[in-house]
Amino acid sequence: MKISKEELESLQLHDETVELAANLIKVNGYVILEGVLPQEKVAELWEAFKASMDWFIDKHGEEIYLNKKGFNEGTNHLGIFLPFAPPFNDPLVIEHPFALAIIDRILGMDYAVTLFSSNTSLPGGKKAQPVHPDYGTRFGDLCKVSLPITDLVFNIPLVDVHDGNGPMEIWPGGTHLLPDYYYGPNGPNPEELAPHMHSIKVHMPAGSILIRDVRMWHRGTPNRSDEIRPNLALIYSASHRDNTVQIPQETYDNLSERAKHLFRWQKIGYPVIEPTHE
Ligand SMILES: O=C(O)CCC(=O)C(=O)O
Repeated sequence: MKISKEELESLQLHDETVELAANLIKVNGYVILEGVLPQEKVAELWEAFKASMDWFIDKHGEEIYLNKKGFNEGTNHLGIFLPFAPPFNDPLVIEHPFALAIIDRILGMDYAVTLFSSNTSLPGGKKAQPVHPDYGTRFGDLCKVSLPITDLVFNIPLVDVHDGNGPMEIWPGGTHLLPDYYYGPNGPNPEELAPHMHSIKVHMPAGSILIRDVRMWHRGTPNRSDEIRPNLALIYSASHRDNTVQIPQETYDNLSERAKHLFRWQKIGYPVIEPTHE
């Protein structure tokens, strides 16, 4: 979706825009708000992310490369948890008014962040990830009904994403609406079905916001450029999940009231982590 100049300047979406975006997530599994973060903010996030990634690869790259199939099974895809510190914990990342307005419409007001991380397609990948939902079944084999949307991923790409640099591929329109047991080990295998289904490679400008139901099938694809393709990745959840975001007390105390509410389930009073493998 394109957002109007007036909405971008006021940082407030019109009610019809919120309604359209929420409905698109409900029926399609995702929505993209194109290029809504200011370019200077994206540049700041990109610089800091690149430094964190360089540090991480320097320290842990060897371990991940160890198996003979190549880096992370040859996908060259890497998820790293980010430090809860500037610029990653900027209000435009953790509590973007556009994203919260849309998420409020779907999850109500009481949800919280349950993941603070990133996904990067590194250059040189030889194959795509397996097609997958991000969370598995909630109630197991016995649950033959579809459950409401309870968890939404929020992605911000830090570079323009196109066919050449490993776009995420998605299977929209229904893969988030399946009976709960489909997301478990005894449901149909996405890898077998996906090649017969309609998919889209998600192209979007840097600083876009992608909001998607965690259950929508997707995969990371190989990056054929020579520059990393990072996506910041947060999850907003209606119920508690295991989590590991460490937030120093002083940082937490300085958050807005809304951000405090969003991060209330985290490890508050703990030191900021180094970038860590997911
Ligand atoms: O390419 C992406 O950003 C998505 C990667 C992904 O789905 C994953 O690592 O689980």
